[in-house]
Amino acid sequence: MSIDAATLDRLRAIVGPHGYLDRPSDVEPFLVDHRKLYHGATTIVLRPDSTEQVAAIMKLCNEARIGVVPVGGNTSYCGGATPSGDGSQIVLSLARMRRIRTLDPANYTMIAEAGCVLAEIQAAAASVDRLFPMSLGSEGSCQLGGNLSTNAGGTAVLRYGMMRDLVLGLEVVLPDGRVLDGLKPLRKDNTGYDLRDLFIGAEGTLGIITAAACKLFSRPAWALTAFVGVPDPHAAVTLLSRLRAFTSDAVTTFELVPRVALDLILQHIPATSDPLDRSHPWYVLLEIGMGRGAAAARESIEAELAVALEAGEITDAALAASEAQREMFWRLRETIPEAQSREGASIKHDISVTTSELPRFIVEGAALVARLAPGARLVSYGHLGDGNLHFNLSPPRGGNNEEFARLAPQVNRAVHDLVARYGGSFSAEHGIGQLKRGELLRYKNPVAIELMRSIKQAVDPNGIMNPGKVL
Ligand code: 2HG
Ligand code: ZN
Repeated sequence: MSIDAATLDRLRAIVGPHGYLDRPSDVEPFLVDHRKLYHGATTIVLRPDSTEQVAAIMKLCNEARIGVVPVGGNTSYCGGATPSGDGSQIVLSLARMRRIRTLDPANYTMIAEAGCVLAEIQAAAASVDRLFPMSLGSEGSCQLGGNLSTNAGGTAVLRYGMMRDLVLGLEVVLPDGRVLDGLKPLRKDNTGYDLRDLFIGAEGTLGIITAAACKLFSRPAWALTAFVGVPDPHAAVTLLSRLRAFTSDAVTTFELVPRVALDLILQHIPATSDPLDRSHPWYVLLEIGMGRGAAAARESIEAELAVALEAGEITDAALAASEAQREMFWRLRETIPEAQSREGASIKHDISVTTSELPRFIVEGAALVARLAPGARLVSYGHLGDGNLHFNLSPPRGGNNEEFARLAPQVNRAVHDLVARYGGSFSAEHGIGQLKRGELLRYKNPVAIELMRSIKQAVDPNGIMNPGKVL
């Protein structure tokens, strides 16, 4: 079911000679997802460079009933940007729409286009002494549009929120080509339904986000970064409350790392070393950022960490004494996915429960997976401050990868059922894509599913927006 030649010519004419890729070798990278779970097909990748071009593409695709798969940096964990295998869909890359349209430090806002790489957005904010706080492992390649469409999380959610919390307005091209211009960088605009929130986290199933008015923050003048040993997740949660209260919520990052993850990093990632003398069962990477006016706070936070040590919440601590050491601590957290993939197959979960229940969940979940996948190594790590863990498994040492990978469906089911009993989420920050559509139907409130279907039908009656994803 490929797209006819005349329609392809019209699409090429809209974007001009530099606006598309159609040689198989150029198209190939768009056909595989980041985790290599899906292989799709398409005849053309369109690369428009303006909202008007996106609008013209959508109008034509809507009339011709052609499915459109928007793609940013192609770092989805759920196959959210991979086309179907039958060649019937086009891929629409936003990569050429990468202008910063306005930067307004006094209003603490920036309007940027969807194809801006996240690191470019961060740098643009820094150029006017402001902070765009979204921070995640793929920030050097993921794009603003993808961050918004998947409502990205990352390692600063604890203090600044998810992507949804970081934008004020959007420009969206609707499936029929109309442009919803909602780019006002206003903090207050109580004028009816919040349409913006419909498109955030919709994974391109309702329209194409082409630009966003982003919130900026003040840059911390200094940060205290520590890699601390903790006896167990319960102690980590107590420590988090202590530090949040002590700093009045200046804790930016609070990431849980089990010893097994550190072992995998030391084994697979070059230029890494254990920051602490002894081995500890669990670690926390924490960062607290403060302003110029709070220069003296550093010493008092260090003293509070000493109190936590005495209270047994911490068993040892290393404080970063230089930028190089800080980067090393971060490396020990950010390379966990890479270290895990070098170790072989992984069975992944991206779950959340309340932070208060997380320690109990870890104990119960660990017992569950030990029964279902004997010998497998539980690498459960991540955003403890958000109640969000990557409750992942690596194969038993020296075990067979394929045999292990075959256990994934039953392990996923059992873990997600357990999460549901905790009132948690089976997809805390990675979205649905094509990977978790079955889970969505199983666990999401049925009334919510009905409403989602009605909205999809109202906004995209011909079903051309990222078909086969989410619903
Ligand atoms: C992280 O927090 C990412 O490092 C990746 O969300 C999680 O690979 C994973 O399972
Ligand atoms: Zn994560």
